[in-house]
Amino acid sequence: MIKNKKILIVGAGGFIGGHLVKRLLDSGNSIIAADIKPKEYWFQDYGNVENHYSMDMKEINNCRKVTKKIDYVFNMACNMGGMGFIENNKAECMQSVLINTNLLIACKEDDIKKYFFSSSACAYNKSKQQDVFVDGLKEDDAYPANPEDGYGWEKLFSERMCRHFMEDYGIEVRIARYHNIYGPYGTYDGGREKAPAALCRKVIGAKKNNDNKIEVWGDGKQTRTFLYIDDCIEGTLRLFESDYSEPVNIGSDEQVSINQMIDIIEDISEIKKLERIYQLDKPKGVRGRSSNNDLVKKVLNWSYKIKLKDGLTKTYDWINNETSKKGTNINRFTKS
Ligand code: GDC
Repeated sequence: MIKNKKILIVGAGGFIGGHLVKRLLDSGNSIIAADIKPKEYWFQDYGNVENHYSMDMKEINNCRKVTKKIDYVFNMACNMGGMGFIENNKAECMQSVLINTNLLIACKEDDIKKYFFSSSACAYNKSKQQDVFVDGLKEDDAYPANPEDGYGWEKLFSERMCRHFMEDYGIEVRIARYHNIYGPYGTYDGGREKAPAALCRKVIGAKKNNDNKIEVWGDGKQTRTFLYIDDCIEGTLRLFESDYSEPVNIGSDEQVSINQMIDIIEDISEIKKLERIYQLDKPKGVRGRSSNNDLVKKVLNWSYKIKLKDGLTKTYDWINNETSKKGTNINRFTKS
């Protein structure tokens, strides 16, 4: 376990970044945290951390301000969201290339030894994701390149940038391809939410309003694998400490359709079956996507632990609690 290190976490105000700050803080490290979001929009905000609020890491001079005398850097920052966001904001998503590029340059200047890049399953070739219940994507399936337009191209390009900084300048890099991470302290409303949180929110809303139906994007038959945040953080840290520098899937292999996930959420909420209004004109993304975990098991000798139903229960309870608070500002969760 990483201990007594000085660690820069960029994107620390976001969902995965916030959980990573907590975990590395709890295990005895000194954390420098930066995010473009102003203080009031950080999902988690810890007092005993050097926090840099409203810091745009697309600017190289901001990167240079925080890479001095740092042992390790985790780049968890990008402008992203679920399908509703990435399908309609491709130019914005692609600009995250500036974060990774400028951060790598600053790391090279400051002789940083090890760098983590948070990539995505959206880097995979779309032609391999055209059917429901497809085989899990293996790391080699990213090439020939045909990723998700906008967001996926940025991730694939930035992965490659990391590889070449390692080859040419000797910065050790570690790259995770995350498969739809979910859990507490994530976005559940406002346009950037992904399916697990969005569907928990919708079922909670139906229950509270005594409604008997929910809206579902697509026909509900599309499939995914979803990974609970605690497993994501564990896999990330194990990958970081490994000696494997190529991209690795960090995901679960518990493949479900969106309809099956709604069944699970309905069970958790103990609501009677809701009528599903399928909205075929909403963003749907690929037809079927799941993670093949052969490589992660081989190189890390590790596998995720938390079953979808257990992770969704914790997520549901958290969203239920947040939405019950009077005056809760969505996307604004501050903890000290
Ligand atoms: O948004 P997402 O979780 O992203 O959507 C999964 C599927 O759930 C889509 O087919 C979507 O149409 C369907 N869906 C049904 N109802 C809803 O209310 C809803 N809200 C949302 N958001 N979806 C609904 C994601 C990217 C991420 C990240 C991961 C990596 O793609 O958006 O940024 O990189 O992939 O795996 P998804 O899984 O397509």
